[in-house]
Amino acid sequence: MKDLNHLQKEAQNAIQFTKTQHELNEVKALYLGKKSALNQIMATMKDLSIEDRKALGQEINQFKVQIEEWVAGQRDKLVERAIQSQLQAEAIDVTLPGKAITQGKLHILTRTQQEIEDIFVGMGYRVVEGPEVELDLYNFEMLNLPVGHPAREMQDSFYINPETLLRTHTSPVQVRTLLENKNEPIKIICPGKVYRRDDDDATHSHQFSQIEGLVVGPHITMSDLKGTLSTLSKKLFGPNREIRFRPSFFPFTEPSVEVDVSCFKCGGKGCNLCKQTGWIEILGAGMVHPNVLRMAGYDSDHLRGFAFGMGIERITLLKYGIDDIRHFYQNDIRFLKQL
Ligand code: FA5
Repeated sequence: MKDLNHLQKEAQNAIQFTKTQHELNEVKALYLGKKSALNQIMATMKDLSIEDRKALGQEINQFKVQIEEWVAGQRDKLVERAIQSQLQAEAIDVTLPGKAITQGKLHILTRTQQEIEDIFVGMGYRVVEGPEVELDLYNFEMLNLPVGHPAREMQDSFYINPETLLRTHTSPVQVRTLLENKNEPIKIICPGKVYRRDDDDATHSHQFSQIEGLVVGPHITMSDLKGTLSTLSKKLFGPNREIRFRPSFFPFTEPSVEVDVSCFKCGGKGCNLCKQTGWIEILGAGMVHPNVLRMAGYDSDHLRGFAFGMGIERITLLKYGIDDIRHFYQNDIRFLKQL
């Protein structure tokens, strides 16, 4: 049987080499627990004389106190070591350079749309939206384009069923607004996506966006239309811009015009942007056809209106000198960053 001195040295050694709390608990149990050598020594006490028992009892107590002391000391060391290594692992190097957070921005088409909306809201217009999946009735029929009308050919679309299609322009929102307002004056613009069975090229896309305008009231004339679009072009393209009307045809306006703005690159002298004409086409417009007003329940003898429709992509192409409409939809960051 090992004597207490020997055991004490052995325990001291074992305690100081423990690396975890768990190991330390095991070592403590080994020297003070029920199955320890100490217990075997204590079992011999009953055979000793009273003096010897007393002496051994004291030794055993000192042994226990000593072991407990070392265990407590080692526990403090292990706790401290664990804290230190955790601190080291979680250390933050405040001298490291920060990660730059890049800031996104709105797409150029959204920005052009918002700019145009702001100009019209400043002139007292309301912004109204309509559905992209539209009734043939509103997209064509009630815009004076009955079934079989040749002008339908210009705007073939994606049909969901014979009565429902992806709208080909924002003009059906005119019909919806007329029907809602029941012979009352109207002053609205309607931005939104439209769809056509067009082949994609540098200036055409099968999906694009338009902004429609509609003003209806008792004394509305062509000169109101001209003044409105002149204000728009000056705010959008610069204060020296002039506009001109050219005769055109839309079944839902009479008379109909195409509107050109004086070239903002050459000032009207002629350049490659305006194809040497000094003018750039920006939209279609006209006085609302009396049939359109009547079909929506308006008194076309006393109320008149003007309407216009422009392509947001086309205006953005012109304003920023971009050469291909497809750039807008490709999400190429090198393109988007330039704007
Ligand atoms: C119309 O869509 C008429 N609804 C506009 C209108 C409204 C006239 C109210 C009178 C009164 P148009 O098909 O010309 O007209 O289209 C208007 C604009 O949409 C064009 O000037 C052009 O800028 C744009 N656009 C037309 N087709 C495409 C296309 N495939 N891709 C991109 N933009 C297009």
